[in-house]
Amino acid sequence: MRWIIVSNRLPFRKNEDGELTRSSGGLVTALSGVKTDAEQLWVGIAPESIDENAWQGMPLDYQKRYQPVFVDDTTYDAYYNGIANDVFWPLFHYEGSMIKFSLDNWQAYQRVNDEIAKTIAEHAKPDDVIWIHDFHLFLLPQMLKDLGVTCRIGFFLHIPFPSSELFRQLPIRHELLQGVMGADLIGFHDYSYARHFANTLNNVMNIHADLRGFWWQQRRVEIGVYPVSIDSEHFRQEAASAETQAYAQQWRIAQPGRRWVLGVDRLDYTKGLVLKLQIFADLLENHPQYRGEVSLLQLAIPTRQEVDEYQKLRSEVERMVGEINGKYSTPGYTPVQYMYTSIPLYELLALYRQSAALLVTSRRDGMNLVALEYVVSQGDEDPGVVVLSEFTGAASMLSEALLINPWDIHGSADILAEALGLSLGERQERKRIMQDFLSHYNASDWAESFMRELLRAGQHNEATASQHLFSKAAPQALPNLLSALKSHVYLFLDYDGTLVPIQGRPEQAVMPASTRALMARLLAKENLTVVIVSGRDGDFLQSQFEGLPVMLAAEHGAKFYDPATQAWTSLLWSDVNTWYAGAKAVMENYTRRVPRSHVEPKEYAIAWHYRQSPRTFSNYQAHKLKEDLESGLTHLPATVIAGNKVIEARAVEANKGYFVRNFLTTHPNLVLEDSSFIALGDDTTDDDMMRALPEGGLGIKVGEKSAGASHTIDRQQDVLSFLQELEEYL
Ligand code: GDG
Repeated sequence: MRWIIVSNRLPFRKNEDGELTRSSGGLVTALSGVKTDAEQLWVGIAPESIDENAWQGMPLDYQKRYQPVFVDDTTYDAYYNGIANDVFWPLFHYEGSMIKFSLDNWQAYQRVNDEIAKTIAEHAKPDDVIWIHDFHLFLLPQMLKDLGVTCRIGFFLHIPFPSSELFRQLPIRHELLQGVMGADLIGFHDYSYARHFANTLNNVMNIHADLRGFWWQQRRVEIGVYPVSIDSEHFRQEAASAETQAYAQQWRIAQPGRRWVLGVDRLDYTKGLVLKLQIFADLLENHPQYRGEVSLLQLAIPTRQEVDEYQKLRSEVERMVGEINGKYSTPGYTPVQYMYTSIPLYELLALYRQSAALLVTSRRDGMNLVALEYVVSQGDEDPGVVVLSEFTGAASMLSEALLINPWDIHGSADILAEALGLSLGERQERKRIMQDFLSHYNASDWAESFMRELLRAGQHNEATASQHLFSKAAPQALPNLLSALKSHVYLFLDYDGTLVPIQGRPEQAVMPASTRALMARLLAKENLTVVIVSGRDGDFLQSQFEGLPVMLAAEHGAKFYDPATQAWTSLLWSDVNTWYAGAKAVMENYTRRVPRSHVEPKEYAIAWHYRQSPRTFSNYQAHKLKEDLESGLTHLPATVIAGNKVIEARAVEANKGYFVRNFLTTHPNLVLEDSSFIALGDDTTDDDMMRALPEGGLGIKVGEKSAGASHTIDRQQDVLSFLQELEEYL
């Protein structure tokens, strides 16, 4: 099994002397820390200054390990700067007002993703596993699926995923989500990002997703949380190396007695450098004992220097450095030492080693590897402390860091002062706990856990494909299902969208004569028991099945009609009066606002239909109605469900799953061991009955696969074919 790693750029570049060196940045640090025996091919855009000709002259091992994609400069600029950096980067870091969207750039983004997809499709073998990295490549998963690539596809996002309230600003929100949903596994650093993503699918795509995943186009897509890590052992060794120690010593000699608060950040607005300087100034102002003793050493790594905002940020940072130094400097004491450059690794590690604290003030940060590197680089004699913004992914990983809200300048300065005052014993203990954790959870563990889950996710989807009834890909699915049936079959059958097609208005959904005849033939079978389980009221169901000896469960099973006794019974014990009038008033309010929507009152439930209403407006209103009802009915014996173009409030017991469970235990002559159970339906409410079946039960879902279903049928018409096959078989 080969890993195909895909990222924006290949992870190396040519320096001024023409030598090939590893590029820097979080993604490269994380991936190059992964130790695996698996063969790897890395696909990405060729490094700057390496064109197709130059590539032919590259060392052979590079040609074997890397597959470049060549993109012209203008397209690259539009894709990388125009969309990835000017739209996704600010939006995903909660800087919504900084977005600059243009359709031309978006088309370039699509073209580059498409180019990369085609290159992968050319090289991928069926048992390869594809691991796509980051926000430059959101469209790649679905593009690969569309090109017929059958490999497992994982996607990992290295930056935060924002709240759905912010995400939905994005002009191309649907395209982005549909692109990434082509993956089998989507990974994030932190639970909050996974939660925002799941909420976004619910709110923007109207897909039911939870923290573990969702169903999409007959496939299960898993969501997972895999906090990135570093090659801890490598950093530990390098930090203790003679070269690093010697450089740290130089600093100590040059500034004897000085204690350093260290900052290491790309000069990017997300890293909160202005906040950091304000916090440090507050420390000097309000904790004067540190004046003359503690200095901030800020390493600002140049990034996107050609962009206006970044130049402005740089001027602002440098102005503030000047201001603080002007105010608090004394002979021999410079409060802020500022370096606008990147430095070799041993120098960086020496700075980690010889500082008293690391100060991270990110406004938002996917993880922040600098904090992890700082921890593993500390020695035991005089370890430093991590003061960490709670808006970083690392805040969920570094249990012994001192967390700050960097927007609270004064409060953060107090915590920084506390960090500088910690005793040696306490610092050692904090360092020990975090180093212990990071020695057992390194970059390889991160990659392995992601890959393990990706292989599992893919297997699941292969199994699902074989359970797709009436699909050409799985001709054996139906015969296998039928031949496994036991001597008696119980069929729980939904009505709208399953036995009859969905209609514009509910009263139009009458049963065609041919379906009625088919039902009559099925009901004559002695080894089959059919129960119609519907959200409809009893009168409607009775009118449709008039003259047919069929059991009816109306209002999601709250009422049950048995043709043997010709009587309806109620399965309810809670009091509908506690919530019904309130729910009705809210729904009527929405009906006034949304054209062609209407309220359907039932005995134990009340439904708001919007099938014929203006699509976008009514979808939006339906979401709001659901939320209003949910908060209004908390603590009352009612549940709110979003069905197919309907929002319904119903008594807690009015639940198809509850009905099926009750039926299984109370129906006379039912012998579990000798029977097979089938639940067939198209809606989320039908999942409840599928999940309530005894072990081995067959949940057949019409449309998208869902959690309770074991099989799927694409279209409502195929339900009738299925019932005919069942009739012939029994
Ligand atoms: C993105 C996400 C997430 C920096 N300056 C020098 C240098 N570095 C190295 C650091 C560290 C890396 O670059 C920076 O990583 P971060 O994680 O702090 O930040 P981003 O580059 O923004 O990374 C981030 C990450 O992806 C991984 O998923 O954590 O949240 O934004 O490794 O050591 N290395 C050397 N000299 C420098 O001057 N040698």
